[in-house]
Amino acid sequence: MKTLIGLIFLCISFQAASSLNLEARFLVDGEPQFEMNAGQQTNWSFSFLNPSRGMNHRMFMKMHAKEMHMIIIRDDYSHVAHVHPYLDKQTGIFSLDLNTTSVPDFDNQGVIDAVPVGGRYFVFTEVMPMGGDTEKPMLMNRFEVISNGNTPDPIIEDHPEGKDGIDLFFDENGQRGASGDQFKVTFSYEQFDFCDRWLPKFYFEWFERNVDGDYIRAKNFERWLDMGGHSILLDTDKSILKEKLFYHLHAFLPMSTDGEFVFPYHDHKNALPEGNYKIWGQFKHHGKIFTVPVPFKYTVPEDFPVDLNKCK
Ligand SMILES: [Cu+2]
Repeated sequence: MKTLIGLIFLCISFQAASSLNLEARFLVDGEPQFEMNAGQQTNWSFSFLNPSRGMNHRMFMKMHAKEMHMIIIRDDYSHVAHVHPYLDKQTGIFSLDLNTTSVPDFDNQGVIDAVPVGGRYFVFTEVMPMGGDTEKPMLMNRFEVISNGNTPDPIIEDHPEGKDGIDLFFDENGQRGASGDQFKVTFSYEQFDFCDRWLPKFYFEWFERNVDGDYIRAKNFERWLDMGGHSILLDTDKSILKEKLFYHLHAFLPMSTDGEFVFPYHDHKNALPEGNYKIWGQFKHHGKIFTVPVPFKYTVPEDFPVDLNKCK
């Protein structure tokens, strides 16, 4: 009898875990719309309705220190904001004011000019509902928002081969600059064979000018959101939101090599296809968040020895 009760319980809890078919809802200033005015303070809210219970899911786990991560990217990739809507545990509603005049908390600096100009914006959200799928605990949603107002022409960027190394320069406030500025960051990637495919690792190497004007490996990075570094990887070839490849990758603080951040690509089921991408690395140095945007081309070597599948 005990076993039978145990079995029934198991079945019920399994079903509860697997039937979390949450419906994401998105409101702009309280309305079910996907439009707003550029640069004007606007509230975005999100909820995840559990249709079988007729109420919002309310319990979410923190991942990287937050219950929700939200990435907003203009469709020409000229602008990114990485912000963290606040969860009201009573209602299960996540909410955040964008385009505010002041920063509500350190981890939401991006709200100030989250949607600065007109155009189409891609929005990606990540949450981890409690009681969800144990294999894929992260629930990712994406939306498109049209921003009305002054709409500059799309910025068209070159995508140099990332393998060769791409240098970017920043001043001490994190503003993009030119050679001779305080910081130099070199982006590159390498590929490693895994079973029958190549998996990339992305590198951001930081250098800081010393008193002699030479760039030497930078030190004194700090953890941000429980990790050494964060990055957003997005393909820039596809224009349809649902087809876009989006990854949120993480790095530890530099260990053996000062200033070197390594972001492994973690999707072992889906190889990263060749194409044009943009990656935004985010780092905390001396109490400031630096965002390093790098458009690059990703190529896959032709010579993978497929018949030597190491995982067979
Ligand atoms: Cu985040």
